[in-house]
Amino acid sequence: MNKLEVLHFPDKRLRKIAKSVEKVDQEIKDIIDQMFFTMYEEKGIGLAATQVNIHKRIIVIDVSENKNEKVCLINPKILLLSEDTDSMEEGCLSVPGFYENVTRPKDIKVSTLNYDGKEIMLETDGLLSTCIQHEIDHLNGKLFVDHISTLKRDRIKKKITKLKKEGTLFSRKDIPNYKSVI
Ligand code: GNR
Ligand code: NI
Repeated sequence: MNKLEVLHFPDKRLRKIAKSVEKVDQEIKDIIDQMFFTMYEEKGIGLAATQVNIHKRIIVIDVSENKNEKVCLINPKILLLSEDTDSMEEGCLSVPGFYENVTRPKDIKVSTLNYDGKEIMLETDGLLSTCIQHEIDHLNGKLFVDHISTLKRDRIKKKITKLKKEGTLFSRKDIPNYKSVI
């Protein structure tokens, strides 16, 4: 299986708007399989196609403890965002090593195509809700650092740029005993 390369903030390609998938054919399923492989290898709980430079509306998620509950969303549409909010410390494979609190709507209702190309509805809260919103943001060219202050975002941008130059920007899989969730 092929591991895909994850783009890092402030790469401009993370700002592209992903296009809808027209048909869930074998090519799309191959992309999804490679995205799950990449997500598990990198110890993420979610991955959007945008992050691997594929600008299609595809998301993979697994928020389970045993990493055995694959959730795949194709062309997800948010039908409902609750007034109630929830705050959670977020991280991102495209912003390695940085974590900040983000406040988002607590409950969501989403309609999406699944791996079989069938339309399904998801109603959820908690980590899965946060993760789905984080991933849909990616498809719209948005990152969790856009939800925090400009000052914090610019600091993170500077630090990542410096680490990249030095060649010392590490991904999670290189951190021993990295805990998978968050
Ligand atoms: O691995 C990830 N953890 C995480 C924690 C809190 C909220 C969202 C996430 S998603 C992130 C993986 C990632 O970058 N997905 O785009
Ligand atoms: Ni992310």
